[in-house]
Amino acid sequence: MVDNVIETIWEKSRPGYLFLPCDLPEMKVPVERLYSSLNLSYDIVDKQELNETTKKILEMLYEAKNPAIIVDAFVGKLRLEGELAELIRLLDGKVNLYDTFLGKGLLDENDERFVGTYCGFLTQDGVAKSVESSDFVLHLGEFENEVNSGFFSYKLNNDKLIHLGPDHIQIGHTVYEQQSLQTVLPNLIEQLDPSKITPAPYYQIEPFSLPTDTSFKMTEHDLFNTIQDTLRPGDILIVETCSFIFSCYDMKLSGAKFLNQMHWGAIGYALPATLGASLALKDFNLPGKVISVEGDGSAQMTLQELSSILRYDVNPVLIILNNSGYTIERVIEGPNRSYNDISGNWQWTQMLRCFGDLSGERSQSYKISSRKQLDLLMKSEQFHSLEKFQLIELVLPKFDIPKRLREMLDSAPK
Ligand SMILES: Cc1ncc(C[n+]2csc(CCOP(=O)(O)OP(=O)(O)O)c2C)c(N)n1
Ligand SMILES: [Mg+2]
Repeated sequence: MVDNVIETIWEKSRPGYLFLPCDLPEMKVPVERLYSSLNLSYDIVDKQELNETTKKILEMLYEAKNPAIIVDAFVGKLRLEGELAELIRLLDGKVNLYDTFLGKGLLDENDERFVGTYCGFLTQDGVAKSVESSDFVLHLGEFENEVNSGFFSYKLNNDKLIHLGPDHIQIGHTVYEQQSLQTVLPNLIEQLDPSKITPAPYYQIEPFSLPTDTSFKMTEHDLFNTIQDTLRPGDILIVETCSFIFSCYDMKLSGAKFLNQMHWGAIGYALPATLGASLALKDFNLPGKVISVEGDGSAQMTLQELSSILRYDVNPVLIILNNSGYTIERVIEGPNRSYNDISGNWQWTQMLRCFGDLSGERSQSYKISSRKQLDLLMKSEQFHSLEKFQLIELVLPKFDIPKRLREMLDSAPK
């Protein structure tokens, strides 16, 4: 029974639950089962159909003049990063590559074939045009929801589109419910003949940076540009469901991973995720830094995890956006209503002292209120090499939001 639950958790990549009667832990049971391994393979239900669908996909790929692949979140959730890397290696630089907002970090955005992040109407100019004019699009691990798809505004040619998803695949207009990403992707890799692919044209897309608004000392656009310039391969960027996350659609990750929780959107996620990701880097002895962006309102929900970050002796960078409340909610509804205010005047730079680091032995806190200070700090070598937990309070205008969020709000039905 226990093995069954674990195998199903693995196969579906979803949480599973085991309810045990309270007297069970005291009972003696045979131990043999512990010595047989779990079955962690994906069952192939219909081998013939698997081969037929694989053949069909490959025929469409070989016919195409402008093939493209979109890599989406379920590739990561189903732990298929190894297969993805193998596919990309085999494609031999002939196919244009795109990721999605929730799939960011799965592809190497420095790859010369990487064009950009596709999210419907929220996509950077030029990137959308190129993928939408492709005559073959293989969408791997689609995670269909409004934040990922720019409110379902994809404009891909359905005749030329193939979805490989966690519980079905679709080729053009035909759905195959017995097939999945987990079974078709390895089969594609096995049968692919790269010499039959026509190389797609190259697209030159301007590197993205956000404009500086000089009427303010510092805005979220400045934070975007600084983080983008600062990220290094191996880093982990974590961003809360706050106003800033909407700028991350355009962020170039330069080999960093990107964690967020925009599919559920429950605030308070980023602080404990900062602890978790930092512990993972430490436990596996991996290089790289965790850099987290947390809203002041969200931080008030899970703040006690600052204490655990000190306790477990890990060294993330936590950037707290002090914009006096729920800015994202203010711009949606009730800019000055009290329900978007939070308990004010928190002394963010005193928090780590309060949680026990009295002499600053384990941590360093900074209060930053100008773009120059921000750049000087985050681009300094000392900042990268300091083996301490660093907390940065950024003082921002109350109504400052990124360009993409403004565009989304302006285009939402009134
Ligand atoms: C658990 C939970 N409660 C409430 C919300 C609604 N909500 C979404 S964003 C947000 C405000 C976030 O404010 P803050 O963290 O200060 O970020 P800002 O928008 O100011 O950058 C709220 C209340 C939510 N998503 N999840
Ligand atoms: Mg806020």
